[in-house]
Amino acid sequence: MLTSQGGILMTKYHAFSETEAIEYAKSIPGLFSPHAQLISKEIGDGNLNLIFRIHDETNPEESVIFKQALPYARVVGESWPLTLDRARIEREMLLLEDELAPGFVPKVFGFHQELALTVMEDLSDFLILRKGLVERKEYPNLADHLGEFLARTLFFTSDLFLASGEKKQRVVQFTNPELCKITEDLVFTDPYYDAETNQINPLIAQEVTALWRNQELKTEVQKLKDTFMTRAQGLVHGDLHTGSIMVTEEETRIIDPEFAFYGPIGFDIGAIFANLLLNFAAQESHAPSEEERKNYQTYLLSLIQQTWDKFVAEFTNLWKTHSESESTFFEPYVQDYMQGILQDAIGFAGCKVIRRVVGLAHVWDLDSIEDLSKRAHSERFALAIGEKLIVSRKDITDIVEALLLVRRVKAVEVR
Ligand code: SR1
Ligand code: MG
Repeated sequence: MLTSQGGILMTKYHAFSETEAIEYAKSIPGLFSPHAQLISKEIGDGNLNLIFRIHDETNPEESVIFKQALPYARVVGESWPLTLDRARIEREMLLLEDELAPGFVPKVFGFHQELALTVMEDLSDFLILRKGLVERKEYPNLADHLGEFLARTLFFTSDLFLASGEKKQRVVQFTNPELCKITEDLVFTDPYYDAETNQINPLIAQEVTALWRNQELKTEVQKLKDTFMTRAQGLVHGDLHTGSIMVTEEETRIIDPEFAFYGPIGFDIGAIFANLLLNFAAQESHAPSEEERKNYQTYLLSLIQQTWDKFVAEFTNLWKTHSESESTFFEPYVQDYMQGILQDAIGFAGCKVIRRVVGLAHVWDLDSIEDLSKRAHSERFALAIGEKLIVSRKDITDIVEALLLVRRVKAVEVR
């Protein structure tokens, strides 16, 4: 908890202005030098919160981030009230992730419960992965980092590692009903009917109507929604898209775990797959030449494969190391467990691809394609990938088969 020397203005909840963020920074002993010339800028471009970057003009290296939850969803406005408890969940999750997978999350310097405000490390030297992918940049360590982060955070919070009572306490600590409801609606429900909040490129109206009529697809999506709502398998980040990953050439940080809750382990993995596939589809329009497109799309699929392979190697190694007897770690069960995670991940990936084309919150990969008919081309391709992954997931036993499926959709859809 932060100890500030501010008065009532600094303790009662209200959304900060840039100037108030400076006043507050000055009131925290030791955060900046007493001679610092502080500059504050609100840089949030996400859907929910305020993000202030505060730096010392006389020493630009000295900087911090203030993240403050708003009592409503920023993307919609005050008509969509939202719990401030998400700031607590995010802070507690960041601290836990830093313990379980050190070095992969921003450092938390302090927290003010009443203000729903977290003071954390400034990652200005990092780039949001989504932006890097749109520019077709490559990151040599990314897949290994993601695989390791996923394996450590998900294994150490699961029943495979925690004592039964401890796990259930964690479930209580990370019960996050309002943010889960957003996912239940925006990922698993609204894209499958003519919901008011959907945002649909008019040029793909025909494909979207076909999706709304597709009973087989909708049945599988509802099964995945049920898994999302009922399977408390591991403590998931809950919104692990490529806007929640920051990168340099060498390093990786995972940010924004405010959607954290106990859910199916495949949910986070599927989110990463989905966002790489959304970029895959967007490259149909972004890449300046056939060769660049081919190379980068191959790179994206290799990222999916390497992330999965690293996840499996780490997760099963942790499981083996920490298992007490052969009654919990033995080959056929391990295989079955890992295949279950893979099939869930593939299904969730499909849902997360479709929601970014049809639902309320889109992704920059597709929305940055200005020409609506080119965007429609990539969106149709994304929808076809999403549908295929969802309905075929139970037939997939290996990540390579999933990637072949994507290749096959490309061969049919993109001519
Ligand atoms: C109203 S919030 C919309 C989306 O933004 C978040 O990042 C989540 O993905 C959520 O579904
Ligand atoms: Mg977020």
